[in-house]
Amino acid sequence: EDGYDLWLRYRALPAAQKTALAAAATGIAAPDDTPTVRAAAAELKRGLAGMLGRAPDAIPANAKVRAGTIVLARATLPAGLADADAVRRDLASVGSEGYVVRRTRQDGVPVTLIAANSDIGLLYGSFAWLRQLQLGTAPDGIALADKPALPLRVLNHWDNLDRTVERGYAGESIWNWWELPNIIDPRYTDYARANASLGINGSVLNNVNAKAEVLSPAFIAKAAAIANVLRPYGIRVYLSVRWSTPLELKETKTADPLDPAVAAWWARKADEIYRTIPDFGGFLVKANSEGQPGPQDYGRNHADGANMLARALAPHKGIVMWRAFVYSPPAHPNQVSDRAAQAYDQFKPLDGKFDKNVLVQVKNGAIDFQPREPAHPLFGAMPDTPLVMEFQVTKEYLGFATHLVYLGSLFQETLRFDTRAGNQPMTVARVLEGAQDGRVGGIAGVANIGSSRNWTGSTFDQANWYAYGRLAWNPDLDSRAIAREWAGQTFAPDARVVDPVVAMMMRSREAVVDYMTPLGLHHMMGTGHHYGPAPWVDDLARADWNPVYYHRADKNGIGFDRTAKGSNAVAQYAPEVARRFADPATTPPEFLLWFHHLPWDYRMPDGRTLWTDLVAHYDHGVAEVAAMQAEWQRLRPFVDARRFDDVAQRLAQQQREAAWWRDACIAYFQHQSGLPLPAGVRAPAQPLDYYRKQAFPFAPGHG
Ligand code: BDP
Repeated sequence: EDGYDLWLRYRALPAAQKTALAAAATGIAAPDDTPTVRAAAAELKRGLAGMLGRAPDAIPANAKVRAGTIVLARATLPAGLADADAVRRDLASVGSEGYVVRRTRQDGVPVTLIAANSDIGLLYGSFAWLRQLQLGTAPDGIALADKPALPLRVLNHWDNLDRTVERGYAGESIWNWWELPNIIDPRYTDYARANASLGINGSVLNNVNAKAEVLSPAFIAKAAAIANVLRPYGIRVYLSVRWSTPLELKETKTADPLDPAVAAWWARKADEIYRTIPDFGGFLVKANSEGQPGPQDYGRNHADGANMLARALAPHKGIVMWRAFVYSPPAHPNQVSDRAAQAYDQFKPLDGKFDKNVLVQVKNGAIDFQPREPAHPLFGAMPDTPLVMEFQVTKEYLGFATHLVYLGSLFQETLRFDTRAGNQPMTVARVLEGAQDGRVGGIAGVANIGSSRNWTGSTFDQANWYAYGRLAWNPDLDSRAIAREWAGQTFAPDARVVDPVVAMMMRSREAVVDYMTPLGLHHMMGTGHHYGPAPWVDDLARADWNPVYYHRADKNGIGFDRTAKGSNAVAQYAPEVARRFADPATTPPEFLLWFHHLPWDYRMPDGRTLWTDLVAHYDHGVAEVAAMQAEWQRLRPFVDARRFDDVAQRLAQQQREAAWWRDACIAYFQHQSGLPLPAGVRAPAQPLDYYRKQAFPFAPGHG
């Protein structure tokens, strides 16, 4: 297998299951012939043909249903349905995108009903039913009623117009801009199917570091061609826009958001886009961030900028997703600044000042997609602004597509983080759902998808796309349960495969934290590429790009002091949360060095010194990768050779690189602390200088 089919493999079922399903899948009765209903019927046919070896027939409208028909019903239920009242009650609770699936009887014969209030609900319900079947559930045992918790569930592609992908590790962009709009790669349809199977309903096609040209008529036409393919699958297209576009295209004299000519330009541009893409979603904006232009260049703030764009889109019901990923160098060289505190400082005062169709998009943590970060304080601080959670599905800081790291655990940890609202618990997930003030936000995942045959560069990175989509649909789902679903569909619904695969996945995130950035350390990755250890780097143009800025290790101690004695970023959390993080004794060990600068002999809860504990974490991370590798070897009899070998090679490389991380970091911190290695600890394989000299502008040559 080459992995192209993702979790939609629809492999033949074992004989006994086949017999039961064959009786429950004799025909498909669909209400009418809209593109979305057609897509649902086509998926059912494809899935059943794969699992049964035979596709069900289409039952013509008005023909009598026969036993085993799959009945798709939108809003109006067919006459003669046995439990129509119960179904109606369920339908009333699943909203415009949800679905109801159940075994029932119509005209006295057993049928499978897939009912929804809209076409897209029928498609989602069809995928949900197929998922259960792939997992080996008997058709009689399937009863579902579900709806998404968030209205906005999008992927952010960091894809450039030249088809390179920023932080992409799975080949070129799937969007073939050169050939669009007249040549349509069938892969776009498969992309839409995979996303619809999870309920993802938006796709931002291009990089947040956007080019002005994406708003040229030629690129709008290309985006429209993609939108035409994605539309039947319920996926709207969005574009990332560059703040200074009208200025750069030489169509205005400034990009000041308060200049009427600028606002008029954007309004005309929005009209032009909507003429070609009537259901266009809106804009994603990275402004005044990492050198991108923005309203602050004209003395205006983020709300001025976002609102101007929002007013251009509002007549068309479009939205603006305005990113809060901002940090600037300190104004004076000796000013103490904390990059982690800056987004809050800039955005908190703007709470309530954004137009209704603006959402502020906040990264999961306050630094930058690290293996572990506490939830961003803005999630607890913007009750009057709808927020979008931004997760990074592509693993920029977690070993690219080489290392096996299941991100379901990371996503879940942030979504369940309790920001507190007054004296009430308030998880990040509830904030996104509008529990505070009814301001409903959304969720965005920086895609890990590319043109590589298996889409994501490695088999296990498909699980991160899958987990992101499932949690976008329902942020309360359990990451282990999601891993089980994924493993059952991706390999086989067989406990001998699923149990060990899930066990590997569930230990993988803690493993990477341990061998890269244990105990709350962060941003120690190599310059630019962010691959491999470089805790020693101290010479970059901006202080807050240097790893030494984040760990501050010297002979006296290690960690970033974010308490009142330091940057006081801790005060950005609600009082109960801030109190817990302000004291090392009540700070969870996994965030210790995120919030505190501590002496090397600080006593950890288990009685060990900080130094001994830190080293133990590095060793544990490496040992965990070894355990994952051993587990995978035992799976050889159950996994096809091609995918097995690929994963095995990646795990072997991860093992080498986990040791590299461990050795380089221990060598460096030992150098900083001047302490001997704890008793019984293996010395790094090479002297510190060896690791410091590993320079790889193009690709690592290590191991
Ligand atoms: C950083 C990436 C950079 C992105 C930036 C962003 O290194 O490539 O442009 O985030 O999110 O993590 O804008």
